Amino acid sequence: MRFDLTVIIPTYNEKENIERMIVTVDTICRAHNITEEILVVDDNSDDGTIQTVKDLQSHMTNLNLIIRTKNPGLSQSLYDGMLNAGSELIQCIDCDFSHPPEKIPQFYHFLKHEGFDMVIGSRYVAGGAVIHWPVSRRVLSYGAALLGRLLIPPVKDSGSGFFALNKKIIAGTKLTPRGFRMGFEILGKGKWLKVKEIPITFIDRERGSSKMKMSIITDYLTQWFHVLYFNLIKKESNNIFYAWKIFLTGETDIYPKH
Ligand SMILES: Nc1nc2c(ncn2[C@@H]2O[C@H](COP(=O)(O)OP(=O)(O)O)[C@@H](O)[C@H]2O)c(=O)[nH]1
Ligand SMILES: [Mg+2]
Repeated sequence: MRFDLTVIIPTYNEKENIERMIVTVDTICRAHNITEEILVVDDNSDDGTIQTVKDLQSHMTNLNLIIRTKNPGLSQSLYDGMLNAGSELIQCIDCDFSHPPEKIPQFYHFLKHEGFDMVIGSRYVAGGAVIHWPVSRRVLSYGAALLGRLLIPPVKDSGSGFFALNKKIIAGTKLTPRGFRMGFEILGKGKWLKVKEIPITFIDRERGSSKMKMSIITDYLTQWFHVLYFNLIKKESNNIFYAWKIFLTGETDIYPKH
């Protein structure tokens, strides 16, 4: 079967959300004539998430499941999903309804019809918001976003987990996913030219619990320095230079200058 889009849903113990998320994504895509593959990438959950997906697979031919048993982690799971995606265009979305699935057709439109390489659901552009997060999470998230802007200044929310990409931008690139900010890894090392941010309202989950650990801070700092090293020392990419150039020319969306 040929798919227009692969929607990757990373899961770890999401029994309370997974069925509703799969059905919601499928309904939205159908309503917009997008033939989608739903790819659940699970880190060997022990709460019944896997069985729920297997049960749904009996009547959904577009639902695939990867069960991981090594190197657990959100970014690592997203990367596995990308490498195994059945289509060129890929959407990542959390399972807990923090990311509004009804925006998926907008992401798809910008990838498919406007030639963007990456589309990011942004909490930190005009119209974006974060709801129900405690102050500590807000500070951590916004601080991380500011740090990200030092390297990729035109992108306001490089760590958003709600993003879509054309797979060609990671082909042949050595990514070393860690932590929770896979989008930043791709912005720092992938072969993109055009990136767009669209505003989203991020709402903290109502069901199940967050899997965030404080180790994501050290993971992010390691990743940040790795992106810097990759660009400035190893010179395997010149994304930092490119992003700064665009930033200084005053563009809000990133367009190639040639
Ligand atoms: N496969 C996988 N998914 C994960 C892992 N950690 C979190 N997730 C999923 O990633 C998404 C975001 O995680 P969440 O715990 O809600 O983080 P928060 O929104 O930052 O508090 C959810 O769909 C989680 O189930 C992990 O280690 N492996
Ligand atoms: Mg969450």
